[in-house]
Amino acid sequence: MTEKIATDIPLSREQLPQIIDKILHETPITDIHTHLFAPSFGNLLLWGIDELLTYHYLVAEFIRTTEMPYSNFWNMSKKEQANAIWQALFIERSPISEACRGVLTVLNRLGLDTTERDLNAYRDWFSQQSVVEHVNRVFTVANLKIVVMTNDPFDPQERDFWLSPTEIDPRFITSLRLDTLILRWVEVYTMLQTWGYTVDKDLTEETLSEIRRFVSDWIQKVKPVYVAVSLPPQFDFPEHSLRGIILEQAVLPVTKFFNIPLALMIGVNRNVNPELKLAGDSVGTASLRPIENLCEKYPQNKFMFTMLSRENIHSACVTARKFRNLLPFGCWWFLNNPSLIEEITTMRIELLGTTFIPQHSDARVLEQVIYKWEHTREVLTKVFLEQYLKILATGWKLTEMEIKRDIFNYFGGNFWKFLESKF
Ligand code: FIX
Ligand code: ZN
Repeated sequence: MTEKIATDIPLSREQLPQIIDKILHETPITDIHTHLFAPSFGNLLLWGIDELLTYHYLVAEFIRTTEMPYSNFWNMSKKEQANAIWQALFIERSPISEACRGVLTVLNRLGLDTTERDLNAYRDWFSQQSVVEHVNRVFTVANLKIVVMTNDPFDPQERDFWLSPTEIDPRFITSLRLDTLILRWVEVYTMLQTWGYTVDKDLTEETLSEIRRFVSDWIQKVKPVYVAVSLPPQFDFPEHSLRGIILEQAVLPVTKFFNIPLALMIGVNRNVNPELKLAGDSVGTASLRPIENLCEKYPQNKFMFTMLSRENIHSACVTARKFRNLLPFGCWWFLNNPSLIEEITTMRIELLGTTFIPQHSDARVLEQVIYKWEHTREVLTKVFLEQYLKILATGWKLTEMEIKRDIFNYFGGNFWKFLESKF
């Protein structure tokens, strides 16, 4: 008989907290949804203290503290906006919101002194970093292996990149975002015409075939790991609407052909306050029935999904139990707060075991991956400990290897396996 190695020996209750924390910190992460870009995309990659402070989460929080006309804020330079946000949210008030604490976690983990409260000193530090080395450092501090970008073929700057691409750092992989195609057809069909697709405003057979050609061309150009769309709470399926027809007849056949998932991000009410620009989107509770209909009607298509409203999380877990071609992911945007991550992850474990993706960062500014993942790990340590202790109480034994396996699956394994699967 072979001798047992340390990681095969059953763990005691007392060992669990430290072992879970260690594994959570040692397991490299695949961050399956971000808005980050590889350095070769130039200034599409946002980083540094002024970008961190002008993150749209903080813009919304800042505006609540002022009476200034919105236009005054938008007319300021980025540096002036960052100064105003720093003054209002970090100096005149305590920075205890999740988004504010995030900035402090980033500064702290990068070795900057938060007791100084010296914005210009932070600026100096960031200005001395070279992008490539800084990316390496951030990946190391956050313990990231891979990040998935959000690649939009309708964004002019991105389009330029893809038309004459340069080498992409292999840690940044792609997803193809089709909100514009699916939700704004009437506004954008003429763009497809100028790009050489024979389309019409009406979704004729020829137009649908040309949209399929457009989606296929971009899949082959960008090589995305999934195609994605965000949808309002009113989204329905089947639905006799432009978006319903494009989704069903022009997107699903192509994602099935390439065997890549369609990621549905449901529950966003865009632009409820247009004055806030990117910070002006809100949330609404949706029905899970459309997703069930999609998964039932298209069992050979793969779907990933995340919901924006807390009220949807329980039914989303139940829906996921019904379909193996459906993979839930992340605590999206307004749900990415420690109290909600705890609630959501506990519920998901109770209903889905280890068959989901607990988190994505949604980072828009490079260094945000540090705080988004650090704050998630803090919560997961507690949640996993509670769940593992419950099974130890039955006499079940757990080894370090087994916990490593589970956390490896949560932090990337489930995603990669789903990408490979074919139903
Ligand atoms: O639609 C999305 O992918 C959203 O995550 C973003 O558009 C949103 O603005 C965001 O940054 C949320 O974290
Ligand atoms: Zn996003």
